[in-house]
Amino acid sequence: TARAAIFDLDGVIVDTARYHYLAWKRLAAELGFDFTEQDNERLKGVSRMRSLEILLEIGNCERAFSSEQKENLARQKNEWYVEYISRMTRSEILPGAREYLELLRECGKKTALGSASKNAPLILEKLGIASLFDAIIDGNKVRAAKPDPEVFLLGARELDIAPAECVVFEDAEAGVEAARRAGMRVVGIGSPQILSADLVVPGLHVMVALFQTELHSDM
Ligand code: B16
Ligand code: MG
Repeated sequence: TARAAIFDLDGVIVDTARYHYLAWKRLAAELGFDFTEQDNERLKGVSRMRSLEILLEIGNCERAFSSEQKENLARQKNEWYVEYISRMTRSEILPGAREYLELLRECGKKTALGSASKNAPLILEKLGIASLFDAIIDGNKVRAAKPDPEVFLLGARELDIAPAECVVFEDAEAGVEAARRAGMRVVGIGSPQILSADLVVPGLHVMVALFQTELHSDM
């Protein structure tokens, strides 16, 4: 059974996708095109600059900006995003997330965060859960974006646990692939139609419910 659990942040611990969406939509509006919730699905788990490229593709204007202008557009989006998440409260932690982290720690498992977001520290502070992680790996520490396994391998290294003894919780296909490439087991958060994980559950509240069952001890 696994000795450590590594958690993605957006979509697993908290639903920040909504705030990313609002900020990207605002940027698209300024550039003169619409950006839908369906378009936003393509940005989940993807890095900030890659997200911008996809957004500009959707607006058919990927060639209209220099790389310096793109940096500015990404900075503007992030300012709006930070404005939204600064107003977040503890009530926005997803059902079961806190309980599950606490259960794992009580039975001696190590926990880490493995997120692509550079804003992870602010989000953890707003939710009041930074102390529930033994290691925090975020967009400030990694160079290669998911599906590169770097973020999860760094997590295992900081926890001093072999990758094969880690289980990753991820909501994005790029993250599921990153976990596999790291040689870790992976639990998908979302729909089995979209995610090719070893086990897929709708949310961490289900992991809390499964906690003392055989399915959980096999993990
Ligand atoms: P930031 P995760 C990812 O977080 C988000 O899913 C993705 O939509 C976002 O673009 C990326 O973080 C970078 O975030 O702009 O805040 O640095 O799912 O890996 O926790
Ligand atoms: Mg995610």
